[in-house]
Amino acid sequence: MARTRNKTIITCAVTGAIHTPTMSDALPYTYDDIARQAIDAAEAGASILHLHARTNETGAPSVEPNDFAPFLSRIKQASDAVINISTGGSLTLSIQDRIRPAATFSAEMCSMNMGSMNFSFHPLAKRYDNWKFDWEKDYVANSDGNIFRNTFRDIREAAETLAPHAIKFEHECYDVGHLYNLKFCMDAGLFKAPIFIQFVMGILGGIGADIDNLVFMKKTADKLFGDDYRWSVLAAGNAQIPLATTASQMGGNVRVGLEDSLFISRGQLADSNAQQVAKIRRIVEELGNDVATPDEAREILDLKGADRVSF
Ligand code: KMH
Ligand code: ZN
Repeated sequence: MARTRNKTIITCAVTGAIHTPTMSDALPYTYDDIARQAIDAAEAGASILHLHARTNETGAPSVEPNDFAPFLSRIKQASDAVINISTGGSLTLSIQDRIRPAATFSAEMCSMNMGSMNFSFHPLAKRYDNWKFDWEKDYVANSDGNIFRNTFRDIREAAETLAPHAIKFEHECYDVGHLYNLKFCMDAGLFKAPIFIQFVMGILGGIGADIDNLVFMKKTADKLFGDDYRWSVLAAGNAQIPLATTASQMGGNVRVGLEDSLFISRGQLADSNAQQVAKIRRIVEELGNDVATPDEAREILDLKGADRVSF
C-alpha cells in the first residue's frame, strides 16, 4: 500500500445526465461517442471512468442496461480503466431503477449519493437559448422543485442490493452533513473501509466550491473516518480544475469530465473529456505528484478487479 499512497487517481465523468443537458457539442450522448471519449480519457490519464447512459435518439438520461451495454463492452476491450457506473440516474427516478445498471453489470465501482437535496441547476434555463433536445429546457427549469431523493432507506436498499457484487462505492457527499450520513451508515455496517469519498462542491443545493469549504470537508472526514478513507474532489463548472489542483496538493484525488464542467478554462468550452484529463494530469505532474495507473487505483481503493465484472 505504501508504494501507491503518493499517487493521484484521476476519475473522468464522461457524460453525466442528472445535471448535464447537451449545451456543448463536445458532450457525448451516443454509445459510439461515449465509448470513444471514455477510451480517449483513459489514454490521457484517467484510471477511473464514471459513466451514465443516455437514450441515443433523445439524449435523455437512461438507466436501461441496454443503453450501457454497447459502450461498456467497447471500453473494456480497448482499456483497462476501472469502470464506475452511476446510480444517480436522473432526478426523477427511484433508487430501485437507478441501481439496476450497477447490479446488472456488477461493476468494480459505482456512485452512492449520500443524502437528499434540492440538486438544482434551474438558473441555466435563463442563460441558454439553444437546446439540442425538446425535454432539456423544462427538465432544467423545473429542477428548482425537484428533490434528488437519497434517504437512509434508499441508501440501505442500494447498499444491500449491491453488497453481493463487492462493488466499491464512490460516496458522493455534497455537503458536510452527508459525511455524517456516511458515518452513520458505516457504523450500521453498510460500507466497509477503506471507503472512497467524493467531495462534491459547487452544486446549487450543496456546499459551495471554495478552499475553506474543502478544508472543512477534509477536516470533518478526518475526524469521522481517521485513516479509513480515501478522497477526491469534484467541483462543478469553472471551479473544476482549480479545486482539483488544490485537492491534489492536499493529498487527495481528482475528478474531472464533461459531466461536471463543460469548460477547459474560464468561459472556454472544452473540446473533449480527454482535454480536461490531459490538463489536470499536466498540472498534477508538474506540481510533483504521479498519476495512478488503473491497477494502482485498484490497489489504493481495494477494488475487486476487472475480471469480476459482468460485461
Ligand atoms: N455529477 C455529480 C455532481 C451520480 O452519478 O451518482 C453527481 C453525480 C451523481 O455524479
Ligand atoms: Zn454522475
